[in-house]
Amino acid sequence: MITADKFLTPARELGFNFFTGTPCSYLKPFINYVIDTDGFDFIDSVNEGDAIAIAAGATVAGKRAVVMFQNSGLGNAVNPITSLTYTFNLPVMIITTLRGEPGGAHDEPQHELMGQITTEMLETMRLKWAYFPQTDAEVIPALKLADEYMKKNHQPFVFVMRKDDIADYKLQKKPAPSKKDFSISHTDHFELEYKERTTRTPVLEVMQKVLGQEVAVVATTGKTGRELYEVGDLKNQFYMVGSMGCALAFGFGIALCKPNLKVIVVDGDGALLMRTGSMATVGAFKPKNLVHLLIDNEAHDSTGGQGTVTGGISFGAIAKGFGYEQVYSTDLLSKFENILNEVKANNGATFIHLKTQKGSPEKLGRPKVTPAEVSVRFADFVQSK
Ligand SMILES: Cc1ncc(C[n+]2csc(CCOP(=O)(O)OP(=O)(O)O)c2C)c(N)n1
Repeated sequence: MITADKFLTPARELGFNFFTGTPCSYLKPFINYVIDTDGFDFIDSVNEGDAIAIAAGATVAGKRAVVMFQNSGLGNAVNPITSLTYTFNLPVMIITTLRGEPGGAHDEPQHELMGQITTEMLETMRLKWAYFPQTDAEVIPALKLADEYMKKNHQPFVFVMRKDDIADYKLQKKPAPSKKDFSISHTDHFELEYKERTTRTPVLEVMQKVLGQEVAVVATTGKTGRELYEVGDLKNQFYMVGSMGCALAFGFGIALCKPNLKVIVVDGDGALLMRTGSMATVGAFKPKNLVHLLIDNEAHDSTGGQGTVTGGISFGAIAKGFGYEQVYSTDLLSKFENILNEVKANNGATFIHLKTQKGSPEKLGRPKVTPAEVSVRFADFVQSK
C-alpha cells in the first residue's frame, strides 16, 4: 500500500497533471487527492469511453493525461482505445482497477468474470500494462516504465490497481453548489420539409468560409470528415475516422486545455445519440470557446441512410437543459451562416442544431492523409495557440 501523493507527486513532475475518469471505490483516495491538490485538473466523466476521448483531446492540446476507472467500465472504453488513441497515436495513461481479482478478497458477483478477464482484455487490445505499484520503492521504476513507453511508442500505458493499493484519504474540498434553473424554455426554429433542406457539403462549405483557419475543427465519424476533406483539407481540421460519438468529448478536452482557441465540433445525430452524456459534461464546465454543431439528417447516412430516431427530438431543449449557454436551431443555410458569424464573435458554450437531409456528393473519396499525419499536424496547430 502507498499513499496517493507517493505516486502523484512524481507523476506530476513528469507532466501528468490532467486527470479524468469515472470513480471506483478502489480509486477513491487517489481521485480525492487529485481533487484536493493544486496543480491537478480533474474532470469527472460520465463514462469511461468519454474519459478516454477527453484525455485524447487534452493530449492533442499538449497535456499529459491520466484516465482512471473501474474495470467494469473497461468495455465502455474499448472503442475509443482501439479507434482513437491507437489510431491517432495519443499516449494517455490509464489506471484501471481490478475488482474481482482472481484469488483476491471476496468481491461482488458482478465483478467475478470481469476480474478474470481484465488483463486478458488488455492483452487482446495489445495494450502495454503493469500492476500499479504497491510499495514506495516500486513507484519511480513503474512511472519510468510508463513514461518511456508512452514517449517512445505514442500509445497508452495501463496500470492495473488492486484492492487497498492506495491508503485512505478523505476528500477535503466541498463540491461547488450547482446552480439549478428549472424554468428553462426553448423553441425550435425549423421551417422546411425534409426534402427542401440542405445536404451536408454546403454546410461544411459555409463553415469553412466563415470560420477560416484559426478555429480547431473536429469532424465526426463517417461522411462528415470525408466531405470536409473534399471541401478543403486544412491542418486545423481533425477527421475522426472512428470512435463514433467521441467527437464532443475530444473537442471538449481541447477546449478546456486551450481556452484561447475556438473549437467547433461537427457532430452527427447518430453519433450524438450514442454518447449524449458528454453534453452534460460540456454543460457543466461550459467552456466558453466550444461550439457544438449538430448536423441532423435524421439518419445514419454514412452506413446506408438508415433512419435514426431524431425526427422528433429537440436537441436544443436538451442542450439548454444540460446547461449550454447559447442555443440555436435552424434548417436554413443562410440563417446558419448568420449564426456562425455570431458565435465566431461571441463567447459561451454553444449548441447549434441544424436540420439537413441526407445525401453526399457522388464518388465521395476518403482522406488521403493518414490519421497519424492528421494527428501530428492538428496537434501542432492546437499547441501553437
Ligand atoms: C461504435 C461504432 N458503431 C458503428 C459504427 C459504424 N458507423 C460509422 S458512421 C455511422 C453513422 C453515423 O451516423 P450519424 O452520426 O448520424 O452521421 P451521418 O452518417 O448521418 O453523417 C455508423 C453507424 C462506428 N464507426 N463505430
